[in-house]
Amino acid sequence: MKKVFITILLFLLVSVTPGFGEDSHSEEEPINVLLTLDEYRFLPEELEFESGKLYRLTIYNEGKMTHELDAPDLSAHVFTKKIVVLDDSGNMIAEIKGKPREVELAPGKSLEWWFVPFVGDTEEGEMVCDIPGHRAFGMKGRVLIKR
Ligand SMILES: [Cu+2]
Repeated sequence: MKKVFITILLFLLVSVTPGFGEDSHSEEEPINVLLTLDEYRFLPEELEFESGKLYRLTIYNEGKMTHELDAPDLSAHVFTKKIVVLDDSGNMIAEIKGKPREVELAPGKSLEWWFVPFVGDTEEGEMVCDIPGHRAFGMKGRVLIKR
């Protein structure tokens, strides 16, 4: 009986203590950023993030073709909490954990990339769509991560 009580008490402690457990970040409200992909551009053309904050970057392909977000400096300088693939109503289809290198999205589709940037110093890099021809048509932009 005493063991059960202690177990329950420990469980309660862990579940109410911030910073405990894997999902501790989920209570934190993310900063929402929308990136739209289209023929042949990123909107906005520049993304800016701040180290240590939780972001929900929604990537939406508004175009009629498949597009990519290839932003190696962003991938390298964030801790990815999860990637949520959404259906047309905004419901979750899949949740992916781990580091993405590039994201390719079918027309009309969207996903959420949840991450926390971490940089020692301000980092600046580019984002491009690596589908042949798209970058040359102007599908590129900048990513800035501030300390
Ligand atoms: Cu493209």
